[in-house]
Amino acid sequence: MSQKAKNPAYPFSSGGWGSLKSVATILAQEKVPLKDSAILLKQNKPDGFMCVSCSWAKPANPHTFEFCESGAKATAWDTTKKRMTPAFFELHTVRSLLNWHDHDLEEAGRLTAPMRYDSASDKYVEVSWEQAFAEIGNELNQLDPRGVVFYTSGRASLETAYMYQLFARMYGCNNLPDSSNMCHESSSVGLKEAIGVGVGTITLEDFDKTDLMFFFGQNVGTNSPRMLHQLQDARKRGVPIVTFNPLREPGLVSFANPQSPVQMLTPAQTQISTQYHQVKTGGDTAAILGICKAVIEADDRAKSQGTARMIDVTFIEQHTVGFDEFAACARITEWNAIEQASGLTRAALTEAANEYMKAKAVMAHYGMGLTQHRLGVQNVRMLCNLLLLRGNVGKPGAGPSPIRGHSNVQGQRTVGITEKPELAPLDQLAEQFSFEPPRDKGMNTVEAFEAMVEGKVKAVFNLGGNLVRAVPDRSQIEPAWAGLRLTVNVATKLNRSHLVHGEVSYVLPCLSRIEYHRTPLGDQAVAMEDSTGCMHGSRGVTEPASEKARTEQFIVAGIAKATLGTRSTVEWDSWRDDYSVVRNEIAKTYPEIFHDFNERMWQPGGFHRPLPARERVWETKSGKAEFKAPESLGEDPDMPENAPNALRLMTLRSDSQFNTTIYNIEDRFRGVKDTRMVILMNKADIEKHALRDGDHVTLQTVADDGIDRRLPGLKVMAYDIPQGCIGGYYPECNVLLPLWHYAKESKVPAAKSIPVRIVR
Ligand SMILES: Nc1nc2c(c(=O)[nH]1)N[C@H]1C(S)=C(S)[C@@H](COP(=O)(O)OP(=O)(O)OC[C@H]3O[C@@H](n4cnc5c(=O)[nH]c(N)nc54)[C@H](O)[C@@H]3O)O[C@H]1N2
Ligand SMILES: Nc1nc2c(c(=O)[nH]1)N[C@H]1C(S)=C(S)[C@@H](COP(=O)(O)OP(=O)(O)OC[C@H]3O[C@@H](n4cnc5c(=O)[nH]c(N)nc54)[C@H](O)[C@@H]3O)O[C@H]1N2
Ligand SMILES: [Mo]
Repeated sequence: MSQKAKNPAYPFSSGGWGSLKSVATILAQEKVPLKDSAILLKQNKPDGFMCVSCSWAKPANPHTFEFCESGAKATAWDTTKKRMTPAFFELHTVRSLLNWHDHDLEEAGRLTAPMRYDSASDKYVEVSWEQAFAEIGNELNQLDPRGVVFYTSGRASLETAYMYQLFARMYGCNNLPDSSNMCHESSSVGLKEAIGVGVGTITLEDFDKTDLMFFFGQNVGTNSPRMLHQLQDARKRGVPIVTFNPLREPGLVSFANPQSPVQMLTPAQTQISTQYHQVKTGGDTAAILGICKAVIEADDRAKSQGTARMIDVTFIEQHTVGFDEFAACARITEWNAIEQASGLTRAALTEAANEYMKAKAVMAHYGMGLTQHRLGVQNVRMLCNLLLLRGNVGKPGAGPSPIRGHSNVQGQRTVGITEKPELAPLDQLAEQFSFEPPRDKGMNTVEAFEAMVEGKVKAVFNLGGNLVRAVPDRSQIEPAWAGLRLTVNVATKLNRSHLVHGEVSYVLPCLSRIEYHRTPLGDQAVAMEDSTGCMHGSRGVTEPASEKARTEQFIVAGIAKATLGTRSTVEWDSWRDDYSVVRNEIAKTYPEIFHDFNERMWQPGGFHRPLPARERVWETKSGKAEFKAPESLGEDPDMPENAPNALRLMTLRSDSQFNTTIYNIEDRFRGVKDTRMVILMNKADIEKHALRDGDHVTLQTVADDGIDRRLPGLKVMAYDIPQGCIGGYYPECNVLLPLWHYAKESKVPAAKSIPVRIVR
């Protein structure tokens, strides 16, 4: 139903006093002195550092407070005064640390010295950097490169990512999975097929020119809160926002700007969504098809009556293929099938379509609610179909807007982190660095774990991240991971992936980009790409966490040099000490995007990469933008709709976490306190299962692959969520997600539709 009511669990808007209080609490929790909290003012400023939380765009004219509650928490987490020194490791065996909660491990503070696992004492023991590099190089040289995986979590800078992919390729593999394999890979695949670029096409300027925004499956108030500024400004201009989300997320309902004193002192809030459709989880393909059907039928009527057309006929003729098949599919699909699959009424979808037909320039923002389904790529194609119908790609104020996760996840892909050889400029790299790069396809995240379970992977290098918690099927994954020969972890804080270690294992402490990167050649800056394809420079602003921690550049260069020796022509030491040299090499590899990189990165607002689809140049197979009819209305064909009492579980983030990093145990916006072990459930489902609010239950995955996946101890919480759908937290629920339950073309784990049942 389309409603404008509040979220009853959180009767206030997102932002506001609650947000300020939460920021103050975390600064105190992390013992960040008040004088140091001034560094928040340098967050996302042209001469400051780019936030380590989300990847939302950084404006040329930032607000004085260009940070949000989530960004402030992430900054406090990195600049904490707490330390995890070698003395800490002397006190605790790895076996005992395995019982610690994820929160407690990271809360113990920043890693300070390079550590090597010692099996005799079952402890991590300090080593020198030289020794670590030499041993890791020696280990790698004894392994077949095809069985070694080089993972990147999306925080590392453009410079580090470029060095890392080059190292992996010189070593001999394209096994370069990254966090986007679990995230927006469905966009990389779907957008590329539909419009010829694998990223969003909107820029910040488009917000001033749009006259309607769609929001599908993205929780802006928690996961990209700075974007609320742009939404609020657009709302002040009267721009409607039409949202599709199974949950009534406070940030999407209304926003009180905690940085605007007027709104803080008066109860004034900006209503964000003008229409709110609580679509069934996995119901977006049907919902979007419904909107398209209403538009196409209105257009059919207009055509026969000779009135103004509702689709952009000229755009479709000149710029697209596949319209007729798609329109035929929309026409023949029955409304009752759409209503059933989406959980929304024809009236509600027509209301959305009517708003769409009034608008001339439309953006569609989206997140994990679309990408993390078995047919996640189809969802992205459907979103493109919707936009293409009225020519909403390649004009001001319009376009698809995948809201990326990690702060540089998009950029890492831009500079060569990919397992797909066709996406990397291998010929150019071969020429630039005089080597023969491997040409065979590498493994993405799911493939790497499939191979690991089969015993074909021997080593994993983790440039950040916490894979054993982030990936599906924990009970299969942890034993496979523990059976590895080598695990190398470059990290700021200790996490479970370091504790479920390989036979030889290192934890190597790195600096965050918030800290000074001092080298013999002076302070170095790094660069990142935001969600809108814009590159920015970022300078450290605080003292390093420890004398012995090193930059990621130092660590990658050191291991590359130790491993490759004379096999590599790269002057790793000069790259380590002068990042502008690395940027010059990036510019050589990708001149169209990165020419004059060193100067342009300091332009206020950054510089944009060219995106052909913005100019209506379509780098697709057909050379046109491509419509595509959906193969099925349900996004999760293996969802046993008819299995008695099966429920569809979506795994969510709270407002107090960044992925597997848990800042604290509460979800203020959703009214969840004291535990993350909850399931959000519709009242009617609670009754149907003969349960009561507050009962504890066990969830079991519905799958007939012979593996019993269960999670006990979950507290039932009555919640405003469509019937048949339940919500739980990531990463706690990952034990329930089968490794094979992923999006067909992108292999993104289908974390938003896990078929489960309640057992007692
Ligand atoms: N503070 C904070 N910020 C973050 C992160 C974090 O953990 N904490 N993580 C970062 C990362 S890596 C990422 S990828 C992004 C993730 O940001 P989001 O894309 O917002 O991801 P989720 O938190 O998983 O939330 C997905 C939203 O989709 C809705 N949803 C679930 N299933 C469906 C569905 O079938 N259809 C629709 N329409 N909606 C659905 C949920 O109710 C929820 O509101 O955030 C980034 N920013
Ligand atoms: N069920 C379910 N599973 C999911 C998801 C979901 O919605 N549901 N979301 C998926 C998504 S979108 C993503 S992106 C993945 C995230 O998966 P990952 O990227 O693997 O996980 P993170 O939790 O972001 O990694 C946290 C760790 O990174 C390290 N770290 C932090 N900052 C730095 C730094 O600057 N440098 C280095 N080297 N290390 C650093 C710290 O040690 C910290 O413990 O999880 C995926 N898994
Ligand atoms: Mo992500």
